[in-house]
Amino acid sequence: MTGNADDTILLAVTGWDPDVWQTEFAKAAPARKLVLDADTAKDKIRYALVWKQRPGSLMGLPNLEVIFSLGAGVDHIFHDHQLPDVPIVRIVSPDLTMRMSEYVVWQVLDHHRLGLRYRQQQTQKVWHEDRRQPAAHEVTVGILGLGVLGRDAAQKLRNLGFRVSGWSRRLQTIEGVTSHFGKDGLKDFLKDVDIVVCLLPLTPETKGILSMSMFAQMKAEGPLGAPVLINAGRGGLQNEPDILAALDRGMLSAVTLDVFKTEPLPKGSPLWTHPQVVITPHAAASSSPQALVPEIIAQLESYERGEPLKNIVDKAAQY
Ligand code: NDP
Ligand code: OXD
Repeated sequence: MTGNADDTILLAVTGWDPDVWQTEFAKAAPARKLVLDADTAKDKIRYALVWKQRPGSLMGLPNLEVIFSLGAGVDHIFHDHQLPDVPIVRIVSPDLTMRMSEYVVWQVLDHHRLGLRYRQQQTQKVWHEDRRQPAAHEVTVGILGLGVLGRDAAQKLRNLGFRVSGWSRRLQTIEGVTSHFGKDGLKDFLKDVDIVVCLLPLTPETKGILSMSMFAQMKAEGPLGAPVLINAGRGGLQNEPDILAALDRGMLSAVTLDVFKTEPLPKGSPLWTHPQVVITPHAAASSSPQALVPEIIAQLESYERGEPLKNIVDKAAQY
């Protein structure tokens, strides 16, 4: 288990600039060797740090012991069907959790306090104040996914006075939060929600879950009008034509989307210009190399001291 001067770390990222990760590694672990290309050190690579690695690029590394995801989500790893049989560890970090809770609170409050409407009024220089503003305690925010991120967001929304409910695969108990779980629990969860926040992982079970069949189970009218949807989980969770149809039929009153089936969102997507859609560019909780690299190095060191790895992904469930 103990580290050895020859041990090498592979940084296998696509779509992200590797330089800033390399810089942080050089600062946090100057004695460790980091390579961007496996071919230069195939039999020395002991760990791989990955974000959307090229399919097959983790095979043929005889001494690979652990794959570290550089994000909280791991669907980007499972898109590769040629994976070695080693543990996968994902990011669980106070920095990332705080960023996501900020995003969720920001978007929930924006919809709750009629931000879209007021921004539209401002562009037209309209002063129109007759719409009633519901109190937070009249509004139920439902969180799909009560994991590390959903749980923290739920607690912060509770502290703001919202009614909060959640849905998970197995029963999760959080003080002050109404819990639902499993396929059978989804119907009850959906019938009461005014704002739905999706923080689910993308797995074979959750793919496409944000669809017309879900929207049709939500109540037609609440304190904010029709329900609002906020998705900061993954684009593959959502059916984008269904979201647009639900908005146009008044089944959803507004949506915030941080993630998309295709990223960057294609210029031709009608989501860009829909007046009831807020778009952010997969920026809800970005992985910060400054915060995360020291945490990954700390995990490596404790693993090399013989301690068990933390935050191991369940490969069968794919999250
Ligand atoms: P966790 O693994 O901690 O939590 C996942 C939650 O989803 C759990 O509550 C789990 O249930 C629930 N879940 C999984 N499958 C199902 C299912 N089939 N039915 C019902 N519930 C299910 O993940 P995190 O909270 O750390 O992260 C969630 C996701 O957020 C990531 O996978 C990633 O996709 C996304 N993300 C997005 C970012 C962005 O910038 N937009 C940044 C970071 C993450 P149970 O509790 O029973 O296991
Ligand atoms: C993540 C992300 O999964 O940034 O961490 O999407």
